[in-house]
Amino acid sequence: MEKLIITACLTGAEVTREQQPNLPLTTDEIAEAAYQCYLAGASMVHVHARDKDGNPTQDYAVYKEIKEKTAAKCNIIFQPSTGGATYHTPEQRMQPIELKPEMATLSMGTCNFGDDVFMNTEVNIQIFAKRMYELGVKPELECFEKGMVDTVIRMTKKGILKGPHHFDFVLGVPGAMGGELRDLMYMVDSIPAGSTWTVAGVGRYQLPLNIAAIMLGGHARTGFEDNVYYSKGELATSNAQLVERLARISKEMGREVATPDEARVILGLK
Ligand code: KMH
Ligand code: ZN
Repeated sequence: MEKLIITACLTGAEVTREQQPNLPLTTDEIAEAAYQCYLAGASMVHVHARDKDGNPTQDYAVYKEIKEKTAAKCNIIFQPSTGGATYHTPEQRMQPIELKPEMATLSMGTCNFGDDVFMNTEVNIQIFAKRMYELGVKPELECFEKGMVDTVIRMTKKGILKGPHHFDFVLGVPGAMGGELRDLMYMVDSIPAGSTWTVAGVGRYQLPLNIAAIMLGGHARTGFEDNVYYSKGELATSNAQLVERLARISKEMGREVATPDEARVILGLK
């Protein structure tokens, strides 16, 4: 089986310091968290930026700072969010693509997101994808439910998206698809042959879905964006603690963890 790619999602747009006191917010904190996750076994980092007040921002300059500070510490794959927060405009959300990262997220449809709506019209998906391909950025296709996988297939037939694809199944978001094993299996069974995939389970779904991915030959995302706990009622001390556990479990199960350069090969980035 291919080595496991662990993606660390460090900050997100929704989590607060009140919920997780160790949430990295500043550019220095995010870069250091990325480095600690790299040391713990992560080969990719999924980044959301925050402004000086700790609020979500899609500002180009802030992402640039994080990218440069992270690159100065290690060669982890830098994957900025183009999802941002639900209230960001498409124009705001697109800014980090201009940094020409190796990858960036691309959300494949609209869904309820807690009390909000996460809006991704097909017109906007097309605009985001076009710019990513122009700049040589590989999209990680964020699918919050099965209809979004179907959208990927449809947009690929139209030539808007170009395979081989890398999917991220984001499961357990209130308002979208659940995070039971059957939900993951349905998603895995639905993607085109030759695709790679990772799974992000929200809250209590994070660890079981990560372990399922280890068994199924997929890849796994962990970190505070999706879950702030180490176990029920016990907050994690850092993103790296979550990565470390996942790397340990994977090795115990006989599956080695990919370095960033090995992950680049698996994902077709080089
Ligand atoms: N914060 C969510 C509304 C992404 O990073 O691409 C969207 C999100 C997806 O987190
Ligand atoms: Zn995100």
